[in-house]
Amino acid sequence: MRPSTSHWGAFSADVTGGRLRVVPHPADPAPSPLLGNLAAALDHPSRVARPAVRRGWLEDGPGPDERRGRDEFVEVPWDEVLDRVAAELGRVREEHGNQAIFGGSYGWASAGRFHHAQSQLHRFLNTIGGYTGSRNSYSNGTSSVLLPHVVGDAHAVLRQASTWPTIAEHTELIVAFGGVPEKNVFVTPGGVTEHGTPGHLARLRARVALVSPLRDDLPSTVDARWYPIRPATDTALMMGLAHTLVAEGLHDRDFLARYCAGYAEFERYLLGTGKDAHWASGITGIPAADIVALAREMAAHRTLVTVTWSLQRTEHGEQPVWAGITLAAMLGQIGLPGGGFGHGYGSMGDVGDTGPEVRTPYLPQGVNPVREFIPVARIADLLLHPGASYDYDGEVRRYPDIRLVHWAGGNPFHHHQDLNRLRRAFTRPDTVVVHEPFWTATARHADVVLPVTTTLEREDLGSGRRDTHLIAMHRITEPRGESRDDHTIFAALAERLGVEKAFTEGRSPREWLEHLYEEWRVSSGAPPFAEFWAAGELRLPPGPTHHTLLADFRADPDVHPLKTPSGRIEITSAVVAGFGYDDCPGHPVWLPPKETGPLRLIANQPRTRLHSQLDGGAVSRAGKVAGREAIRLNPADAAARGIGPGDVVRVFNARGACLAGAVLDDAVRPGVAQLPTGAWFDPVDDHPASPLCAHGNPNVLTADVPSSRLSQGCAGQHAAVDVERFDGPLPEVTALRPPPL
Ligand SMILES: Nc1nc2c(c(=O)[nH]1)N[C@H]1C(S)=C(S)[C@@H](COP(=O)(O)OP(=O)(O)OC[C@H]3O[C@@H](n4cnc5c(=O)[nH]c(N)nc54)[C@H](O)[C@@H]3O)O[C@H]1N2
Ligand SMILES: Nc1nc2c(c(=O)[nH]1)N[C@H]1C(S)=C(S)[C@@H](COP(=O)(O)OP(=O)(O)OC[C@H]3O[C@@H](n4cnc5c(=O)[nH]c(N)nc54)[C@H](O)[C@@H]3O)O[C@H]1N2
Ligand SMILES: [Mo]
Repeated sequence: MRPSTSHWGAFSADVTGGRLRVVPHPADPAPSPLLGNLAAALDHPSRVARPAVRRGWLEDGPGPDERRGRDEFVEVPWDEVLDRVAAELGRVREEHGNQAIFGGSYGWASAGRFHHAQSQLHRFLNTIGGYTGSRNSYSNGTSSVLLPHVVGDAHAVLRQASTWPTIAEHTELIVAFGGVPEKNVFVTPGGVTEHGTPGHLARLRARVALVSPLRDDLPSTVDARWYPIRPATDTALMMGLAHTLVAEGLHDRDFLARYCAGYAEFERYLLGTGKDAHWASGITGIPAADIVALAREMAAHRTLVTVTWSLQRTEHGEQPVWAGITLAAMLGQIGLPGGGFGHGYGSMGDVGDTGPEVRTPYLPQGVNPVREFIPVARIADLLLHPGASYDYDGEVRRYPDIRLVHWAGGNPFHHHQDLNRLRRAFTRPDTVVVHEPFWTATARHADVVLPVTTTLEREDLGSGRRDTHLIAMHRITEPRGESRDDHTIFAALAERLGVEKAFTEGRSPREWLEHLYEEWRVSSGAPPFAEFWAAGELRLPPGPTHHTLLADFRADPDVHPLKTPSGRIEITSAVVAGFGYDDCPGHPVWLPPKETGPLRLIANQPRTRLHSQLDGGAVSRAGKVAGREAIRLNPADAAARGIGPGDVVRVFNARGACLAGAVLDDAVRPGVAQLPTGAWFDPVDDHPASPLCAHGNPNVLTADVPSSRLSQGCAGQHAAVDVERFDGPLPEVTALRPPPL
């Protein structure tokens, strides 16, 4: 068997009798269940076998087209399709300039650092004069804009918080907003060899206050009390806790004076507007006595306040993060081992992990001469409203006019909100080129679909953040159909555009691996490439067991100031206040969500797959109900609607609707429904109930609104919806079959 890795873990594999066998890495104490999806990567009917071009584009040429996403595809030989794409790239550059090419191309693609699809695309576009890019992530794009204003550097919070061993030793109480959902911790971008977090969770001795609409956002083995909060009201709970601390004189005045800026202004707001436990109770649904008791307990113990990334992936998503830091500052424990604030425990496998901090080999992308970019979640606005202006982190920016969209390694029809609106946005460009191994909804909304290998069909180097190993990813099997790796596709386009040498530097993919490894090895003291490749892996030197940035700050904030204007934790930021945004003022405030509805939908990460990847895999399929994505409802909400377990339901609001299979579960708070992301978007256009997604993609329901004018972050975690039993003619799920060719 040969070594490889994935975003959810390292493994070895072979193909015998046409079937993929997968064995987890022997050093992995907790292999991910998602390994069970991998077999579907090989010969699933949804693989793209040959290059395909949309008929309307082929016959009528480039241009905005309402048929995009509804038209037929025609298979075209590689040489012809590459000639056409190269010619179109040339035309757009000449007639409109390079900023008319959108190469933001957000997405996780697959593990493997050389064939990293987005890096390959960016390197290619840079060699032909650049592209309009994207900034930040769907993951924590709200925090990554806010945190520099509050703590000077997003890394101070995201990478420098207490490690799990420190928490095990020192923390007495974890107040976990969003919980610490175990389902998420198997994943780290780039791969992970030793999954440490499940073990850390099993050994946790601290008591946990689980603040979440879902009881299973924490493993059942942990000593916990569930605070079943109404979604999107965490900031109100934090205010109620903060108010109690002040009212009872439990806040650490010395810490606030020495290490923080602008506390007084926040306190005036808190007290002046009466944000006490009673007030918070009315908004959150948590009894006032519980809020008061929790505040006292927090002040009496070594307490870690944690906030999952999901909380900032909402409207006003800055507020629970800023208010959480403020609450931790009032407890005076920031910089103490196991105390203070943490962000993303249970969101990603590397948060709190103690793995190496080595930067492993990566492909240089070159320099982008084009200065245009968008905050990543503004993709539909970009395509729909060229020239329109918008706010972003103190700037007023304008959307460029995009003529060509080139996407490699992501699935916007998975990750973006209000997919019916995104469909309209995708009719606007002249040309959409998509590189994909699979017929995803994004591929189906393209003009040109180029079939790509999966990691199992090529060689690469694999290692994630804080991974203990660098994996020599061997080829497990031959490429399926006529698929090629992204690098080879871009090399062929580069040749047609006269820049092949600049793009490939004369190296084959295998020569690139060797080159990147050898350059990296010089500073890392690792063995030569041939030795590494034959061994199949390299163990990386251990990382620090604890972080020092905040401890140093605590030791002396004048010698080790934060990188904020004041050098302190900015509970009030004059800079943010100066931007004058009503949806993100200068200190944490309570802002209710704009949209309300009978049920609040939580559209969180799926337990059964990574995003939309391998939705046809065995683990993902086993989670479906009546062939659709499972929606969890509280039994009382289901009974009120005449919904029984296993029923097909219609989930709907003014933006759209989808079908899903009902699961009744009292782990879901009343008034809440949970439908994870990732069922492949399956629009049914000719149904009495259209627009309808037959398969259960929650992004037909989410609003395409930013978290705020400050960050323009993704707000897709929630949607206001209602649910009814679906008794109409049941449309088939067709998304996992290839389109007719
Ligand atoms: N409603 C709602 N929406 C959300 C979220 C939410 O909480 N709620 N979460 C958001 C978050 S945090 C994220 S990160 C995004 C994730 O969104 P994406 O990262 O876009 O989702 P993936 O399904 O991982 O898409 C990766 C695609 O790359 C393809 N691929 C794999 N390997 C290769 C390769 O080698 N080359 C090429 N060219 N393609 C390849 C896969 O087949 C897949 O289609 O979703 C976001 N969307
Ligand atoms: N299995 C699996 N693991 C993954 C991924 C995947 O697709 N599949 N994706 C990975 C990626 S790219 C990312 S960015 C991370 C994302 O990490 P997160 O964004 O933290 O993950 P989610 O599962 O979306 O949300 C975590 C929990 O927050 C709770 N929650 C939602 N809204 C609220 C609220 O208003 N208040 C409170 N208190 N709780 C709320 C939900 O119950 C949910 O289960 O996960 C990573 N891990
Ligand atoms: Mo993410």
